[in-house]
Amino acid sequence: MIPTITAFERSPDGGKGLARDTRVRWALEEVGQPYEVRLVSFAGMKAPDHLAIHPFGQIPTYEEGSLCLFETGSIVFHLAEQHAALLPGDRDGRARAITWMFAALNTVEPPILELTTARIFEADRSWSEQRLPLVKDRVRARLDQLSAYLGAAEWLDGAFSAGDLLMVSVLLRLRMSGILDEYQNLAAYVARGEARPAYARAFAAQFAVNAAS
Ligand code: GTB
Repeated sequence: MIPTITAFERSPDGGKGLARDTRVRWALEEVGQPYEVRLVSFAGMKAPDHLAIHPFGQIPTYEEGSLCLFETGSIVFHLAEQHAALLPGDRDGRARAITWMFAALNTVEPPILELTTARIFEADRSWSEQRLPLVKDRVRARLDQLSAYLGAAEWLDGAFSAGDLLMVSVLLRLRMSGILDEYQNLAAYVARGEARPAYARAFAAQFAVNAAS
């Protein structure tokens, strides 16, 4: 059965790959699963038929027969469970890769999202200039730790896994801020992720939607 995902009809980033459907597309490409895409507008996301599959009125979603999923972590995990490419076969390696999925979404992504909010939505506030350095330092605190852990390794725990897919996706959002380039090994890690053919296909697919709109 060919699954269907949802994505922005017109992404606010104009196709730079920052909207979260890109990570789902990437996972689908890594496991070699063809998929279809239903594009939704901002108004459409809040309409009852979309809320029935995503209670928070967001993208992406994933539908496969009677199964409807939301939350990119859950969708990537579901794909990783169904196919061999994204999780190691051994019990301990698999548990560690899943730990990195959670670390990407629960520990690294929150301060990065906070930075996006501060830069985009709070820029016109009188206190923005004072707050921004604090928010950036919270991002740096996490990246200091991640960078020290990764060291010269290619991926977080042996072979590329769903943990790397989510971590790279999360870190990509930092590029515009310049902070990623302060960490040579993390910048190289993200570049390795982007160099994967599956990522390139996912990026091209989301870009094509936005180039056409
Ligand atoms: N935790 C959820 C998940 O991982 O699936 C978060 C999903 C989410 O935030 N979806 C966003 C959305 O639907 C799109 S990705 N927002 C619409 C809404 O909430 O009404 C967030 C996003 C939006 C725009 C850019 N951009 O332009 O750079 C990047 C990321």
